[in-house]
Amino acid sequence: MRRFMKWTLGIGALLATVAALAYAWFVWWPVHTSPPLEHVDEYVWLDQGWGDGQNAALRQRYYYTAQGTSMPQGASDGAVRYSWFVNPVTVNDGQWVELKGTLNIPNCANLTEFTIFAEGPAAGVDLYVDDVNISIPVVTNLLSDGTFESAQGSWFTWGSGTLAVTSARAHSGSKSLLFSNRVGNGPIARSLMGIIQPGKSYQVSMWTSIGGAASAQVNMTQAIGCDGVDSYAWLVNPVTVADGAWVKMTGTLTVPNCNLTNALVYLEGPGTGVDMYVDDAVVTQ
Ligand SMILES: [Ca+2]
Repeated sequence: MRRFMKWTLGIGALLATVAALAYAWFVWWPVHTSPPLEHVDEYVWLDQGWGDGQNAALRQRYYYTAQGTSMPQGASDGAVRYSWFVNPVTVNDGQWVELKGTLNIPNCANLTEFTIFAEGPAAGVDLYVDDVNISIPVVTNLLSDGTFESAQGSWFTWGSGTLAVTSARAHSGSKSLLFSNRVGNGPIARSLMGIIQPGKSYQVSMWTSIGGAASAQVNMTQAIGCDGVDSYAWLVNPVTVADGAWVKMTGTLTVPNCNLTNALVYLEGPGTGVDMYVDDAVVTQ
């Protein structure tokens, strides 16, 4: 009996020691040797006013930086990114084929490399290039009143509030257009009648900001009238704009080939009491 008790106590002590060692090894040690969690400076949510293009500055900084890594993937000046600007085409022996594309140069502080190359054929296949030509397209802003540096121009609202040029904020220059004292959800609008033509497409962009709230949703809308019948569509879906931030709204306005009787673009979304700003509006074909 004593012998049995001794064995039982012995095995119990052994199990307790093993359990204590296991706890120390699997729980206590990892917890006490893990580095503290890194301080989070800023939370950035997906697609909150990043801009549409893959070269939008905020999209480059956040989207191309994989979470949990410190590898520069477009976020730093040193990262190199590759993209096809002409997809593969079949070229027959003896034939010359024109490869033509648009180069978008990223808006980075320190451009360290920009190389174009023709590639594709495997080993043993000869590759010729000739007549390489690079030109800078002339882009004409069809709006003459998009900067608000001198006047409000033809911008208007049908909402209730005060629409006026302000020096309080500017995306570029020193002034922008401010819609303040807003009651209801009135927009900041511009008619494009006499500027755009039926059957053609245009790029419309403008920068917006809000005030009087931590953030607000803003969208860009088109109103197109054919034979007196207006139809409405969002050129840019609602995006969250934080107080003080400037967000670029860019959309393609496709004008139907009709008897055009109305052509409006406008920013809207924020409710009563929220200030809306617009600056640097550009319409190009
Ligand atoms: Ca301005």
